[in-house]
Amino acid sequence: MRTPLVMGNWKLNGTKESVSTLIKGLEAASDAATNVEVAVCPPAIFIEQVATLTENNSIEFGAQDVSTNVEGAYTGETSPVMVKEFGAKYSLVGHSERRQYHNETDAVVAAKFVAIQAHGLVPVLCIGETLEERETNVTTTVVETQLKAVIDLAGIEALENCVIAYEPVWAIGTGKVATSEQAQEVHAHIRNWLKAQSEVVAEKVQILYGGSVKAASAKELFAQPDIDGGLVGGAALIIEEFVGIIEGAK
Ligand code: G2H
Repeated sequence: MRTPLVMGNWKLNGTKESVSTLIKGLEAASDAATNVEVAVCPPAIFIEQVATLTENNSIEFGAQDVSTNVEGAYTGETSPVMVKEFGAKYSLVGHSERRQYHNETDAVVAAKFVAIQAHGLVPVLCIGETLEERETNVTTTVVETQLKAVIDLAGIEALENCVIAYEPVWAIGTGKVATSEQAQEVHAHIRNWLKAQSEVVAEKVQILYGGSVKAASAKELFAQPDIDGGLVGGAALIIEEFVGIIEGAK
C-alpha cells in the first residue's frame, strides 16, 4: 500500500508571520493523520524557518526548485545540498511554471531530477499537458515524453525513489479541477506505462494529482485507485482548506 501524500506548494507567497501561522495551524491535523504524510514547499528563503517550525511535528518540507549545481558562480540559484542541510526531504522538479516561465526543457528537468536524488532529496517530478495538448488528444504522449526524459538519463530504477505529480496545466490555478475520472484515467495510464518497464516502480511510486485541488474535491480525487494524494497550490495557503484536503486523504 502506498501512503497518501498531501503536499502544499506555496509558490511565491508568504511572510514570516504567515509561514508561522500556517505551520502552527497545520501541525495538529498533520500529527493526527497518522496514515497521511503532510509536506509543504515554501519559497527557499523560508526553508530555515519551516525547518525550525517542523522540528517537533510530523510535517515534512521541500524546495520548489533547485539548481543542478552544488556550488559556484551561479547567481540566484539554490543548491540541493543547501536544502538538504536544513533537513528537507523533497524538491519539486519540472513544475509547469518552471517549464513555462524559466524555459526548463525536459533535459533540464531530467538533470535536476538526478541532482536532487544525488544529494539525498526525493524529487517530486511534475508532468502534465496543456489545454491544447488535451484537446488534440496527445495527453498520454506528452506525459510519456516527460517521464521518458528522466528515465533515459536516470534509469527506470531511479523512479523507485521519487514522487510523480500529474498536473494538467489547464487546471493549475484556474479553478478548473480535472474530474476524478479524468485524473484517474491519466494516473492509471502512467502507472501501466511504468509497469511495462518495472512492476516494482509502478507499485511503489506515489502519483499525486495537482491542479486547483480544494477540500471539496479532495476526497473523491483521493478515492481513485491510482491517485495517491495531491500537490496543492492556492488551497495550501488557507489553513481550513488544506486541513480539509488532509482529511480527504485519510
Ligand atoms: C498546481 C497546484 C500546485 P493550484 O500548480 O502545484 O497549484 O492548486 O493553485 O492549481
